[in-house]
Amino acid sequence: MSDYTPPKVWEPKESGGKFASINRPVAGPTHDKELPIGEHPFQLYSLATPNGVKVTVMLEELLALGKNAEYDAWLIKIGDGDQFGSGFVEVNPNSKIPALMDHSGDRPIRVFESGSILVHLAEKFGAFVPTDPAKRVETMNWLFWQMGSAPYLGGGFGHFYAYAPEKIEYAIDRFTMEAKRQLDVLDRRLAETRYLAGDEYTIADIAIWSWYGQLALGRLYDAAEFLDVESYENVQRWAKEIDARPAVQRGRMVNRTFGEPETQLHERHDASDFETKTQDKIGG
Ligand SMILES: N[C@@H](CCC(=O)N[C@@H](CS)C(=O)NCC(=O)O)C(=O)O
Repeated sequence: MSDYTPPKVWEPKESGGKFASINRPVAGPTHDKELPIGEHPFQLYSLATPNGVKVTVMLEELLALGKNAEYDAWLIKIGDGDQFGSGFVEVNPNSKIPALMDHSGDRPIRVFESGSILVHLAEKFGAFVPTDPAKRVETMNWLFWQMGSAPYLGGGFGHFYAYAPEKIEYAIDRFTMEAKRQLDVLDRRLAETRYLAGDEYTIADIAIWSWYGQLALGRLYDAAEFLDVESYENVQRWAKEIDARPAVQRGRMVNRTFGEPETQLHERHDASDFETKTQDKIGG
């Protein structure tokens, strides 16, 4: 049991933990830094966390369909505080990756929040969102489910299980309960349908796979055994099917700074970069 009694007014202090150095109680930029702009219509500023992967998978899926979704993906090192540079804050006042500038129209449009980015791209290209009104709503139901649920998985379960400076049983129990409940929500849905919104692969699958699919495949928090992810059989079937898509495999590599060097493409400016610019090829 903790002997901590909250003071009358909270004051910031060193809290320890993996992300302590980037946590701040205020918003806004900490330094001046313009963002680079490449030659393609879409400029993505991101990192290959689950929220970042959603967008690079979507862009690669659009390109695989033959859409003009060419993009430059610039690396934002959140551990170094790049998200607090003035240029980044102009694109996303919330200082979190992913952030996108759409230069494809007559004036640039900023897009932040990964769910908003997925909807923007899906509507722009008329892809990965059904036109049938009921199926479209079901896609949005699951997309917004992900946006509301994943903070309990990442900020709750992942934080206290993997990153907090001490293992707090109460917090781990509370968020493990919720993470498993969420996996069960998905498992029951995927017992009824091939994909989350029905028989069509949509932005809901892209968003949910990036978190819960990767969790089920044992890629998040080293928690596969602890959460008994193998027992969610329908989630497993769906996660593996999506994982096998070539666009998903490419999307996972973009802005990735961890894992095997051949899976890391720190920045993506051309389709050929997957063959020539991975870390095993360029080193560093
Ligand atoms: N709701 C946001 C969440 C984005 C988010 O939490 N991004 C994290 C990485 S996954 C981040 O940039 N963290 C940096 C920080 O908190 O300073 C979205 O879906 O875009």
